[in-house]
Amino acid sequence: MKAFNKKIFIKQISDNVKNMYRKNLEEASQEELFQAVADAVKNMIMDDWIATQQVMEKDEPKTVYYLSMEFLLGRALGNNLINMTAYAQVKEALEEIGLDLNTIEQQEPDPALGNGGLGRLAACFLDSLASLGYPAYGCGIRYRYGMFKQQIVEGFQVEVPDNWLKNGYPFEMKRPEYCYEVRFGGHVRMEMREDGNMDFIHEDYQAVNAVAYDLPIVGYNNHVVDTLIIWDAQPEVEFSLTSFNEGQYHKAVEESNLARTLVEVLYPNDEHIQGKELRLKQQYFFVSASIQRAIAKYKKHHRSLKQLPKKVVFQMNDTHPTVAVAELMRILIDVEGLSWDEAWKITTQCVAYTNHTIMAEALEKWPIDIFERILPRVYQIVDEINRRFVLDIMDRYPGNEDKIRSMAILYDGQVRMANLAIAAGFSVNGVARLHTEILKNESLKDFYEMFPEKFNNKTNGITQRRFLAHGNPLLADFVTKYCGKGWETDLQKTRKLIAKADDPKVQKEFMEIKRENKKRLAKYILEKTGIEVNVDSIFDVHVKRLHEYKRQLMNILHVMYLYNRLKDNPDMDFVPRTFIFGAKAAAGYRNAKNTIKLINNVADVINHDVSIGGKIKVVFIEDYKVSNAEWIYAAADVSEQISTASKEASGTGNMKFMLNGALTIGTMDGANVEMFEEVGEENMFIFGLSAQEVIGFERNHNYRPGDIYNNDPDVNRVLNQLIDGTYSHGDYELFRSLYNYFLNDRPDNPADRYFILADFRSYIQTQEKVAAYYRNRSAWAKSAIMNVACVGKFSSDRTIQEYVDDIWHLEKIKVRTSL
Ligand code: 26V
Repeated sequence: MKAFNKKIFIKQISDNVKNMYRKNLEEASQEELFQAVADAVKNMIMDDWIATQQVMEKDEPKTVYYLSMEFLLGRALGNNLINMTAYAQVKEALEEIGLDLNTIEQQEPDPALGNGGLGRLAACFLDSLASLGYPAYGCGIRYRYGMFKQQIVEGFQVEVPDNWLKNGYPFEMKRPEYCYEVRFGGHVRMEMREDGNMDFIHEDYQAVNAVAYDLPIVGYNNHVVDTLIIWDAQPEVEFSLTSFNEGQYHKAVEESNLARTLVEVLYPNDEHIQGKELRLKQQYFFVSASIQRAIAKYKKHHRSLKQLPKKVVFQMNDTHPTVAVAELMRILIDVEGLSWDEAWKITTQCVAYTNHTIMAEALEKWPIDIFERILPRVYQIVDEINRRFVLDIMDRYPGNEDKIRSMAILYDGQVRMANLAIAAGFSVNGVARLHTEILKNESLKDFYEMFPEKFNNKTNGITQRRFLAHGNPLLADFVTKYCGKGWETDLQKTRKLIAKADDPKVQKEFMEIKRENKKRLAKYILEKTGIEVNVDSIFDVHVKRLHEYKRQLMNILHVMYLYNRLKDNPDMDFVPRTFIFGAKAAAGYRNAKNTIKLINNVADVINHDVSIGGKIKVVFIEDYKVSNAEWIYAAADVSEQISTASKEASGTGNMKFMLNGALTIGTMDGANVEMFEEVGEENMFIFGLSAQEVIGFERNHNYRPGDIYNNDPDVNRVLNQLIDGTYSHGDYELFRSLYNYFLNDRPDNPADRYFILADFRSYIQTQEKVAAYYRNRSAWAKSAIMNVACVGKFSSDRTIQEYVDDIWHLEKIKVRTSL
């Protein structure tokens, strides 16, 4: 960015308002002002963006293509200003013309092109790649409708479409010159060439064009601007009513329908997406376009494809883009004319795979008939990869059918995408140490035995630019005051706080900041829900996607238990607590939606019971998303990270709370294990079964939740309250399915499969410790400060540097601006 010139900036905003809306500043709405400001900011980014792309063009550094179906970006305006280190100046300039940057920021829709953790991780990674100065492209899909907006109506979740492009998105740039054809369906005809080799000719297919939209990813204070490419689909032939014969007409209609539906909507994380044809089409669509783009760029400098692995690496974010393996093979063989062996050698040096879950339901499998029908040529290639891979397995394990059953790519009528990714990828990584160990020793054991050298761990991280500098400016200033500048690019710098954590003055200062942030959230809660909360109560926060393994149900049962205790002993000594929830449930996920309803009904009963004097409040924040998350983390005292041990691959919300000085109550799961290691047992509350214990129960089928229900009166009472009308205006059926979850034992769906009752007693006891600890203001403040001090490891800058060192092997680029 050129040196910020306030006068020019202000002039540009009024010019923008004039040219875009034929209005002057006083007449413009906040939304129009947002567009005008965003455009001016885009203008400030532009020189660096051009300069970065020129350096990449000239020096041709090795580049990572981060292939991801999801990028959960959150708002861009504020974050771009932070990374340009222009936030304060722009805020001040706007104040001069009577505008409030905060209000303007609130106008921006969250581009919610992701479900949760996986998509947000991809967004943090791009921020870190640019901030560390690495050449990178994010590659994704320009969904018309991202994550739905959540409304709570009478306690139930209602999904509302999120038309985020409605007013135009100011930071995107259409790049019509990057347009690639992607083909679906049809047949493959084989033809003998003169040299005796086969040609594979794809016929009768439907084609759509993938058109690139670029979004700038601004690095922190380094002039580097990387690019996120989101692909839009357009029909190849513009549809015209007159100029077709009958056959062409139908093809044109079909192709324009395909183009329209292809990028229409982001699929949710739930079991019902298995086998959805359109999802496979989406995957192939953006993967094919991205690989074509990468190869076209490479070919500007090279004649032979042999050096491709020196210039390009594709990181596959989960199994969703793993069709990339076969698509790269197809292009190398069919388009570039390489032999199978040459193509395989290149492909296997270019693709790497990240696994984000051990949940069996989430591992993608495609019925072979669907896969073959939609991608006939790609399927042939998968088939050949599989044939050769099975030979390798038989070679290594003669006569061992079990190994083939577990590792073959094609099995039981299905294409197993994880197996394809592992067979072809040169790197397979998990996202936290425990997760990677479980992959190696349990779920991907056979692969690990066959390819130990491929497996590695990359513990997740988060960007401190968004989740501290932008989301919590008060704490950011506090950190700068005691640690100096520089934590924005080196989060280890917060360690200096360790020496201050005992200082009563510093503690007081920290607690005042926390209180201010609690006030900001309390105001938001009041506006959105009408519920008044006590900012001196413990803010105990559980925000993340709603899933049974994340155990929001355990949390609300504990609230019900506490309420029972208060009702039984109205005079008991009780530290006031506000339980805050935020979570979206996949639209078709019944138990998840019922849990939302339960939380809201419990909230309704408890919040209206004057007899408990407001000692407990329960709040469900509607439409939890990146933008309100920033405020929620900042205001949290307690962070709930209570997944069933072994199930949460890493978690990243856990790290955001830690960064904002909340104390975690959690299980030894995912990255919690490593947080515990960093922050120490005095500063974190751990409870519950270990991953090994959970895995043991699962293996031996010897967990009996019914016994706990029968023998523990507190458990018995809260579970019965699900079916006695306490929280359902006398309706015994409303929460019966949640009750049944605990007690109905079926072979395919065992009772309490997420071990809530097993952990319930230790959860209660640990929550008692939390309450007692909160009474000791000084101890609490010290622990909170220690969390900020010890969070350094969990910067996504550290994670990205590890990907670079161990997997991608990139060099930093240097960008000098024209000024
Ligand atoms: C997918 C599905 C689909 C079927 C039913 C249930 C279910 C549950 C979870 C998922 C998640 C798919 C992948 C994912 O989002 N994983 C998340 O990735 C984060 C970034 O690595 C990580 O922090 C979270 O622990 C992990 O759940």
